[in-house]
Amino acid sequence: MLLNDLATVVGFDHCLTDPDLRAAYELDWTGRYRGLTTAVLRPGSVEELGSVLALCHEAGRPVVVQGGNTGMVGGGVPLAGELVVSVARLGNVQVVNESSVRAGAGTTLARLQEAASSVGAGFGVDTAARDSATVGGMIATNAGGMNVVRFGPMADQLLDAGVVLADGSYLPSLREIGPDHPARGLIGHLAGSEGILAVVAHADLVIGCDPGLVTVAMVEVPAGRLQPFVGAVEELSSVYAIELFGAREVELAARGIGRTVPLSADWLALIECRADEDPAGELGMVVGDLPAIVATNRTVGEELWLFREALTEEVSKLGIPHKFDVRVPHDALNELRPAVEAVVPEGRVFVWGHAYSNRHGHPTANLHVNVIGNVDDEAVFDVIEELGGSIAAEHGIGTAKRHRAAGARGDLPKLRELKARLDPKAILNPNVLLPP
Ligand code: 2HG
Repeated sequence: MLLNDLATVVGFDHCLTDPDLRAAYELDWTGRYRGLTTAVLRPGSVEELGSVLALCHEAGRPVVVQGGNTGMVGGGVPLAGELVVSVARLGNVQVVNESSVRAGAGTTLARLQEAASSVGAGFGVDTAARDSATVGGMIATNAGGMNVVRFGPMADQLLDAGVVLADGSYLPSLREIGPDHPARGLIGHLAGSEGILAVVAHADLVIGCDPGLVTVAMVEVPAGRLQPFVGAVEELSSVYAIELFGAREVELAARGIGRTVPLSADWLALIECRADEDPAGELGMVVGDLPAIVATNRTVGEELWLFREALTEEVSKLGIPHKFDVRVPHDALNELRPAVEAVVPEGRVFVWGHAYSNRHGHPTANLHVNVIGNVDDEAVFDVIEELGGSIAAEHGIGTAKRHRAAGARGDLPKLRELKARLDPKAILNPNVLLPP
């Protein structure tokens, strides 16, 4: 009965019940999390999304909301038999003006970037998954991406959002609701709320003009010089990206993309600077005597980026990785790899990620620790916490880490309060983020 009503709303072609058609929505990108659902619903408009949720709410039927299915913490797949609501068809993007766009939740990052570039602008969050990752999912996890040092995460790009609440009601603007509305305060907690509070239908996002002159450099950084080096790069007014990885990662990428290893050291830093006046000079001052490849043109710069962007794909070719998306303070950077290796004697450890200062101004790094092989995840989580870090950064808590969410998120009481107010029947992503 419910399924029939849902299919009538979205159209029978967009209510997928055939196991072969559902399969891609039931398995996450990493291949680690496989769920099972009765149906995948693909609403084609905000109204349809509202009607789908209203019916599920009425029936008390839990749903998992899915965008591009690029999540890595089991947050977007139906691990407890939920219905899947895919927002992939809500992919309209409209340039409002030179400083903002309105993007449907299902808009891919690549499509958003294309729209921004049509007015000579760029978008502040970029990831290698740009062809699949969607605006709704990026807001849900508060993705940071490779330019986080410059622009901050998704929360910093979010001007406003239109959402559908659990009961199906549509709020076209979270900025324009009154102080007595149950969704008051939601806008401040939407980014990073992993779809448990409301379903993003569309978002107004900041875009902006990037300066024209670009320098990209890959630099060999000995462990003993890493902290001051990264600190000095962060100080540059032109800095756009500081990506860190090591000899093992660059070898993996080089093999995958068919290139020779360009540089090799404890740490390699891939840095991008942009300015109206050539930033090569100020970057050169910081690089000093460290061995480096400095791109003198766009093609060389893109070549250098290939080594970084290939890592997720290449590591997955070695097996299904255990993924630890963590945040550690700068002074723990050098300890991280050996400390993880010590607790995964049978695992191969790969580390890469973004250096930046967090919102309190503390120098930090969001590192993606990928381990292939036999791993006790809890032991790795313990190591991260002992180093003063957090076990979750830009990928979210999902189901994978919800039992340890209290150690990673200070805002759980607020999220619980909002959840109780906005989704009293707990139908929206009931098995992610909040500890059981
Ligand atoms: C990245 O920054 C992505 O490369 C993916 O967040 C990280 O594959 C990963 O673990």
